[in-house]
Amino acid sequence: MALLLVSTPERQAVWGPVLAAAGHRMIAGEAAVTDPAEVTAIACWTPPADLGRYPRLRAVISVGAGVDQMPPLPPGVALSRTLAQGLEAMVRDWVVMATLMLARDMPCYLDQARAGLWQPRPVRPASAVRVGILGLGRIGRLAAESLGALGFPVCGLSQSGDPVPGVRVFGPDGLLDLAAQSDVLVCLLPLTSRTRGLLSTEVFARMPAGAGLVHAGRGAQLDMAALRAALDSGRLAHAVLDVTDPEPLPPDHWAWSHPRLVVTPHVAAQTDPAEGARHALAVMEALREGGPIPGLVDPGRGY
Ligand code: NDP
Ligand code: OXD
Repeated sequence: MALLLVSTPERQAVWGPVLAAAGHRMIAGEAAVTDPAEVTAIACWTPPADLGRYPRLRAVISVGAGVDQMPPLPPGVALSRTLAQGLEAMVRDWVVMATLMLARDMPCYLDQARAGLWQPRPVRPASAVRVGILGLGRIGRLAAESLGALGFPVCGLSQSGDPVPGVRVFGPDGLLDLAAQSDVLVCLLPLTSRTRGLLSTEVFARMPAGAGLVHAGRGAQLDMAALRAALDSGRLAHAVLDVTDPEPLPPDHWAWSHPRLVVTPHVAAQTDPAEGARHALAVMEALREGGPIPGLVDPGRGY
């Protein structure tokens, strides 16, 4: 049994000893594979094109939390996404930062600062800024907890509509109702066929005038032209994006210079190599012992 890691030399250097200490062999890169039948799992962002080369492959591990970049896998090969508390906390922190920026009109003050303009606006307490979180999974729940602790009233949307402490939860049919009650709408959804293009003109039209958007899900969930129109018309006051369509955003893209938009280059989180290695080790242990695979993705749901 061996894990093939198709990733950076930095990751390879950290993962090898972690796996070896638990008795698992790690192969660093496809060029180092001598016997493809040894490979039980492949960890990667996207897998090698010819997975048929590995007759005993049982799992592919995404080195990130998302799996939308993965192609369909052969029958019998499980897909696992990296579960990493440090990574999830990083995204939570970015969402709290971005929500506070919008609640305290930071894009507007950054724009005024460029013009040397000292022009105070009314300060809203957190209790007056309703936050709607799209996606109440591992990261959405963390964000809801922290924003709630800061005093923001929090609503959220999930596929199941299952209850979450301190959050008014909507099921997937409640998107427009949630949007109508969100002074800041936060997207933390996985990209699936159901969430592609979900941040649309229709959603922005339902949001309170002057509301804001915080987006850390995936770029293809956002209709960027609809966002531009909503910002230009004043329907939305401002937005902070960590993910865009396309990525990377070209240097001359309108979003870089829009006065009420702040863009960060998909850095809400980065997987710490040691944390990623611990997840891969947990998958290898599950394969060896026949236990449940951590971070198992449901191919039907796509997340
Ligand atoms: P989870 O799988 O734990 O949670 C996903 C949530 O989305 C669940 O609450 C799920 O509902 C809900 N959901 C899925 N589809 C729908 C739908 N059609 N309508 C309503 N709700 C839906 O994911 P994580 O919290 O770990 O991560 C979420 C995403 O964040 C990742 O997929 C990735 O795209 C993004 N991400 C971005 C990063 C960045 O750096 N910008 C870093 C890491 C992740 P239910 O609870 O009912 O299943
Ligand atoms: C991830 C990401 O999915 O960084 O981990 O976006």
